Amino acid sequence: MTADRTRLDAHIAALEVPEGLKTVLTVAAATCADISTLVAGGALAGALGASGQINVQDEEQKKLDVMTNDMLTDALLACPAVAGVASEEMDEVQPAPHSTGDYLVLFDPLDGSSNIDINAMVGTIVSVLKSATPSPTEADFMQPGRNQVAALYALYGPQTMLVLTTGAGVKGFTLSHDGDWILTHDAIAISPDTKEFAINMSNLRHWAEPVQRYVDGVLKGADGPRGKNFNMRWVAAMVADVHRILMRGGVFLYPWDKREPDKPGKLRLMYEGNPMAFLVEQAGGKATTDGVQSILDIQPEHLHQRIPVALGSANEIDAYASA
Ligand code: FBP
Ligand code: AFP
Repeated sequence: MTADRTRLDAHIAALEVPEGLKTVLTVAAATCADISTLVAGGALAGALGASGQINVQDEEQKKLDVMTNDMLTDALLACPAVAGVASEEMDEVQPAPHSTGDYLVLFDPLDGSSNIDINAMVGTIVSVLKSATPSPTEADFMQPGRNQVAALYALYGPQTMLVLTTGAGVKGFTLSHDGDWILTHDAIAISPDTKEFAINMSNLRHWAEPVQRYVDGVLKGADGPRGKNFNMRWVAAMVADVHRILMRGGVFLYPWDKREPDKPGKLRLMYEGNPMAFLVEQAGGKATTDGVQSILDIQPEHLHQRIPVALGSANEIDAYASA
């Protein structure tokens, strides 16, 4: 590795943030590197297939969901700076035993579970909040996303990448063969305009009217109200869809739909919405529930709360809002 390349540890060391947060980020990044090795091993690592367990979301857990959840939980609870963790895969928050830590870490250990067994992209999403107490309960985690002090995701794709914000822009690091995270994407910015959208079109008949109107306008292309042709992309892993938007613009939509009218949406506020919204806003995009309400301003009511999501290129999110 050449000396002029910036490594993640040097980047973290230079950040103007408390030492405890630096430790949390270092542990999270090291665990994501370990998860990358496990994911890459696939069947050879005994990591494919179902675990036989059901999680708190009433979803069947894959083996990798369970393994990666254990890896992050164990690593973070052993970190002295961590007061407690919460995960999409665990019913309740886990306070760190005998902690003196200042930070709460929330994560989706393996986003895009349906991609695991087909060797397609998956990711890990991490959100970091300050803790008011070294012995946190669930109530201490109920902070709006605006309070996040860091958010990151790791994308396990053709390259493994880690994309990080601590509230001063967004940087991307690529995992080298030596196991180092190397800065490869400085100052990531989302273009305000786009001709790409990501939505699960199979749900069209279930959406509310304004969402149907927006998508109908987009599908009409250059001859329709939007006056331009669009392309559609859907990876079935939010990390990968959001990563594409951070790299080349676009919008990602997961709206409320009437299959489950009592649930505001499919995606989880604490493990998906908030960290992705922090990254997207820091990259100059918009991250909303409906095109207007910022996800980061939602006061959480419970740990596994779900929300509708509309995020990405700012002007396109405005078009979504006014459809
Ligand atoms: P590239 O060779 O340019 O990557 O094209 C890939 C591809 O030919 C197919 O693998 C894929 O199914 C299709 O393009 C996707 O095209 P679309 O833009 O219509 O989604
Ligand atoms: P899991 O990791 O729990 O499988 O969920 C992934 C996800 O919540 C999100 O990352 C995707 O964007 C979305 O599900 C895909 O959902 P569809 O089943 O509608 O494609």
